[in-house]
Amino acid sequence: MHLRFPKAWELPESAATPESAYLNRRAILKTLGLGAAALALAPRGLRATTAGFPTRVNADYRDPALKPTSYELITSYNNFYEFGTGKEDPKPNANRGWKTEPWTVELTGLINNPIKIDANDLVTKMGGAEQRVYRFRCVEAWSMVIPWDGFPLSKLIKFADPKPEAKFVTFTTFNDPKSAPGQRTGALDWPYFEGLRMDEAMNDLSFIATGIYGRPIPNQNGAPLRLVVPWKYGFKYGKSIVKIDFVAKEPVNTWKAMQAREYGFYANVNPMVDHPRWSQASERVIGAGGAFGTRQKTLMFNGYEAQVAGLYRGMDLRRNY
Ligand SMILES: Nc1nc2c(c(=O)[nH]1)N[C@H]1C(S)=C(S)[C@@H](COP(=O)(O)O)O[C@H]1N2
Ligand SMILES: [Mo]
Repeated sequence: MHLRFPKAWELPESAATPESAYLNRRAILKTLGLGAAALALAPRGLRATTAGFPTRVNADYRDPALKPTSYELITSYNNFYEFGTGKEDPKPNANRGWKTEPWTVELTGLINNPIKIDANDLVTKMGGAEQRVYRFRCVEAWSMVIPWDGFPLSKLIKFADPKPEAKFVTFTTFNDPKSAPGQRTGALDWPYFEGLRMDEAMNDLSFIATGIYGRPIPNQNGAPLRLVVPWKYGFKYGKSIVKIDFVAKEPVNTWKAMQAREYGFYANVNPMVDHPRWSQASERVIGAGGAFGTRQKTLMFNGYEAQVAGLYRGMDLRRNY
């Protein structure tokens, strides 16, 4: 992952949406029963998974100190190498005829309930969708705050009903070189692949996102289903998942396969463990403070230490980066 300075137009300060404004909008939509109208307003091509909307705000994950990044920036400043390596490539390239509905995802491996299921049916089985505002930190030392809609990964795991031998969960993302120009190049080994240890996957923070800001997740953000693990670097968040496989051994994720010295399996946000080529002590806040963003200190486990530190007790976090 190469660092690139953003163009000024990518980061207008005015693009930051105050949280209050968007919460008011949600309240208005709720009281007027305009959830369906909000869906109709979603731009063409952004109608991935519509089950579960409008979503309910989960008050446990709405820290008033977090100011969500604007919808515009979250959906136009992306990493999705299947659609190009520039931050501004995925939005246009993932919306040139790539179809993310209908979509089938397969649950397989060491489980009692293997199934191939339509993404909308899965959301319905999971009891619909909720909204959580999470910090987001990329390994490239930039950050956002994102209101995700979706469901806890633990619900999906309980539904899959793992056998005792299942120790890891893996996420295989889509493979369609006809629709994804990046997959016609050797930028990465395709399909993009990620994994979690079972106890990490069962943590309440682990989430499958189907939406952003109360709207179906746009293609460029990983429609219709993408992983969200807010205490880890963004490359763990596999997009556009087609297979969830329960396995016994630690898998080799895509970026670790590319460059194991720089990208590991755990990828926990840690200001004390630098990337070999740059410091992780601080991060650029996208959309805040003008063209280059405000810098802020990076928090241990991206601010989720209380929820996840126990998963790594006794582990050497320098070795297990
Ligand atoms: N399939 C796939 N998933 C992916 C990536 C990718 O290139 N392909 N990039 C990862 C990286 S490095 C980051 S930072 C996040 C970016 O998510 P966003 O574009 O929604 O901000 O997606 C992750 N998931
Ligand atoms: Mo990233």
